[in-house]
Amino acid sequence: MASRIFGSAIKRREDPRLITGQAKYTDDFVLPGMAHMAVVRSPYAHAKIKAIRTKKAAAMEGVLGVFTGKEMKDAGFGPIPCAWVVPGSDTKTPPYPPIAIDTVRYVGNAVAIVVATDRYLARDAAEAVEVDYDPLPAVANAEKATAKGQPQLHADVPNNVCFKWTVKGGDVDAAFKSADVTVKERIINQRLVPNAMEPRAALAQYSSAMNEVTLWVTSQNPHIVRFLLSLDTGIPEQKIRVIAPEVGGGFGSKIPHYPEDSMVIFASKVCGCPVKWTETRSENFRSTIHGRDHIQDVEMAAKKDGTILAIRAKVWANMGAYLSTASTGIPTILHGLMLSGAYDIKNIHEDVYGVFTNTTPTDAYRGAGRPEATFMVERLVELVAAKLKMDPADIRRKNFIPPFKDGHTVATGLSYDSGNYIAAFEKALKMLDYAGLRRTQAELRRKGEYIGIGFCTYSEICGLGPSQVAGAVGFGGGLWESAIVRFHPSGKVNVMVGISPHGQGEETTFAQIVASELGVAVDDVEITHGDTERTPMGWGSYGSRSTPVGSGALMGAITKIKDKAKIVTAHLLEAAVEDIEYSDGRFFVKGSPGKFKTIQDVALMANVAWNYPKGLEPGLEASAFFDPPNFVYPFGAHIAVVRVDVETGEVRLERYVAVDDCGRVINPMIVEGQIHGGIVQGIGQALWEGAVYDENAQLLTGSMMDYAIPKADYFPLFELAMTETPTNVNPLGVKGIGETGTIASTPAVYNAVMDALSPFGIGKLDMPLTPERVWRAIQSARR
Ligand code: MCN
Repeated sequence: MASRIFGSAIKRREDPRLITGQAKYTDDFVLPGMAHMAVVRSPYAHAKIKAIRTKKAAAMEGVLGVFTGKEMKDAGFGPIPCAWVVPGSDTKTPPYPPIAIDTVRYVGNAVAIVVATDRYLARDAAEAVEVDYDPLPAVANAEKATAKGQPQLHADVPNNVCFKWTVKGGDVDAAFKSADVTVKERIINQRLVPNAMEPRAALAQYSSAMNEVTLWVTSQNPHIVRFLLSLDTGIPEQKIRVIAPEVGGGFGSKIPHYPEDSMVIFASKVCGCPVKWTETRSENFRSTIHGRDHIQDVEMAAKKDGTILAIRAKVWANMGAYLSTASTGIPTILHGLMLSGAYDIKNIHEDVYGVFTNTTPTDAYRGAGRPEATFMVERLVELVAAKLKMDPADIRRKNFIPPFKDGHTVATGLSYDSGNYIAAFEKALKMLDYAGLRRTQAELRRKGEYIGIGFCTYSEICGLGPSQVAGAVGFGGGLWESAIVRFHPSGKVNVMVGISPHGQGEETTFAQIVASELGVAVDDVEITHGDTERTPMGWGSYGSRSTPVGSGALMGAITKIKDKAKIVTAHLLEAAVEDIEYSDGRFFVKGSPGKFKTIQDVALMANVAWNYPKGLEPGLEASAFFDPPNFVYPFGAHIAVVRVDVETGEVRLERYVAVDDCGRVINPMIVEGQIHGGIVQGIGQALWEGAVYDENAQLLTGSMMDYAIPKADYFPLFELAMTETPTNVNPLGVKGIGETGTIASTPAVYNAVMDALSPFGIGKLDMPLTPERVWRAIQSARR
C-alpha cells in the first residue's frame, strides 16, 4: 500500500475549500472594531513633495487619521530592509521609506495613508489629501539611466548604478579569437507585471499593552516577513505573529516584505484598533513588484561543426526605484550563474549592472533570473545554428552536457546535481515526430501557410539552499527548512512545516510522503503551514524549494519517528531494538514478519506510556531541520509548434510538447498542473505581456485593459511527459517543478515564431510578439 501513495495522482485536498468559496483569505478576516487603510500614491514618477495638506481629509466622516511618511518615521518605523546584497559588487542600498518623505521616485510610490471606519470612506478621504509636487525629470530605461546627464534617483548612487557584478569562467577572449563563427544580439527581456488572482492585503492587530502584533498578510514566507518586520518596526521578533492564511497565488510577487505591511502595523498602533488594507487591481499594477526587465547585449562564439565555445554578455537589470527584498539576487546569482544552460560551454563572461530607475521596484517573478538566462542562451544557440545552416536539434545534441549522476561543474562555478538532457530531448522529438513535422512545414510553406517549430532545452537552478551558499552570495537569511511530525494517541498525525505554499499543493504531497513512509492513511495526516506561531521556522516557498528542501526536513522528522517506534516496538515485542525492521507500515522482528506493531499501535503506547521502555521520553513527536548540500537542477525539453497568420500577424499555438525531469515525482497530477500553469505564464511573456513606460516614466499598461494576460482558450492541450533522474542532494531524490514551464516556454514559443517567419528573412523581433508587431514585420519584409 505504502509505496503506491508516493507517486500517485491523488486529488488535491486543498481544492474543495478553494472551489466552494470556503477558503479564508486575508481580506476575509473581520476583527471587532477594525478600520480600513487607503494609500495616497504619487501620480508622478519623480518629484519633490512640497506640501501635504491633510486637514480636509482628516475632517471627513469616519476618518480616524491621515498620516505621512514623516509621522511614521517619527514613530520609530524605519526603512524597508533589502535582504540581498551582492557580494563583491559594492551594492548601494539607499533607504526605502515605507511612505515617501520628501521625494517620490515612481508612479505609485506611497505619499500618505488614510485610516477610516469603512474601506470606501478611506478611499474617498485619500482622494481629498492634497499634495503639492515639484516634478523632476524621470527615467525608466535602465541602460539610459546610467548615461551622463540623466535624472539621479538617489544622492549617493552615481549614474544610478546600484551594483556591477561579474561572472567569469574560462578564457572568453581567447575563445572568441579561435572561433569560426560569432553571433551578436540585443535582447530586451521585457518587464512583466505579476497578476496573482488575489491581490495583496494586510491586516494588523497591535496591542499597546503588550507591544505585540498579529499580521495577516498575503505572503509566501511569513517567517521572513516576521524577521524583517522586527528590523523596521521596532517590535521584537517574538512579539510578532505573521499569518499567511489562504494565499491566492504569488508567483514570486508575495515574497517581499512590502511597505504596506509596516503601514498597517503603524496605523493599528496609532489608531488603537485593527487596520486592514486590500490592494485594488490598479494598485497591483503600480505597487506590487514587477519582474524581468533586462537589456542584454549578448554574443556567442562557435566552431564550424557547431561546438559552442563561449558566451559574452553585458546586462542592464532594472531594479526600479528602490531595492525590494530579494531583488539584487535575481539578475546575478539566479541569472548570471545559469548561462551555461544545458550545454557544455567552457568560457563565459557576463557583466551585470543593477540600475535604479523611476519605476516600480522589481523582484522575483516565476523563474526569477532563469527565464532571462534561458532565453538568452536559447536565442544564441538558434542564431549560431542559423548562421551555420545547422538543424537547431542537431546543434543542441552536439552541445549538451553528457548524462551525469554525481555532479557536473559548469564554467560559472556551479555544480549541477544530475542530468540527462539528451534523453529528455529525444523523447520530446519523438512525441512530436520532428522529421514528419518538418516535411509538413515545407509542404505548407509551398501553399503560403507558415508554421514554426521552436525548441527550448533547459537546465535550471532551484531548491534554493544550502544556507552556507546563501551567506556567501549575500542573501541575508538562511535557506534550510524544518518540520515537526506529531502523532496523537489515535494514530492520527499533525505535521507543522516552515514552508508556506500558496497554491502549489504541498498539503497533499507532504501528506503523501508521511503516508508512504509511515503507513498511515493520507487523510489521517494534517499539514499546517503559514503561521509563525503554529509552525517551526522556515525560509519560505519560492525558488521551487518547498519540495526539495522542505521534504528533506520532513524526512528527517519521519526518520526520528521510525527510530523511536523501533524502540517502543522492541519493548512491546520483547525483542532487541537491532532486530526490529520496518516495512509497509509494520514494525516487526527480523525474520518473523507476523510479529509486528503498526505505527498506530506505537503512537497509542507512546502517548499513554503505560507499558513503556524505561527512561524513554513519552510521546511520538519529532522535529528536524534540513539544510541541503546543494541546489537541485531540474531540466527538460519543450517544443512549441505555432502557426502565423501572415495577413493578421496572429500567432496561434498548434501544439506544445514538454518533457520535464524533476527527479522522483510525488504526485504526477500536481506536477502536470504546475507545468501547465508555468507554460502559460511563460507564453504570456512571449506573445502578449509587457509593461510599458513612456518617456516620463508613466506606466501606460496600468490595467487589464492594456496589459494582456493569457486566457485558457488560447491554448491547445499540452502534450506532457517526464523522464526521471533523481538527485542525491535530498533523501527522496526530488527536484522542484514550480517554475520549469515558465522558464522553458518563452524561448520555445519565440523560437517557433522566428522559425515560422524565417522565409520572410525576419530573424528578430522584440517581445511580446503581438499580432501588430508580427504583421508590421511581415509587411516591411514584403516591401
Ligand atoms: N512536486 C511533486 N514532485 C516533485 C516536485 C514537486 O509532486 N518532484 C509537487 C510539490 O510537492 C508541490 C508542487 O509540485 O505540490 C510544486 O512544488 P515545488 O516545485 O517544490 O515548488 P514550491 O512549492 O516551492 O512552489 C514555488 C513555485 C514558484 S517559485 C512559483 S513562482 C510558483 C509555483 O511554484 N508560484 C505559484 N507554482 C505556483 N502555483 C500556484 N498555484 N500559485 C503560485 O503562486
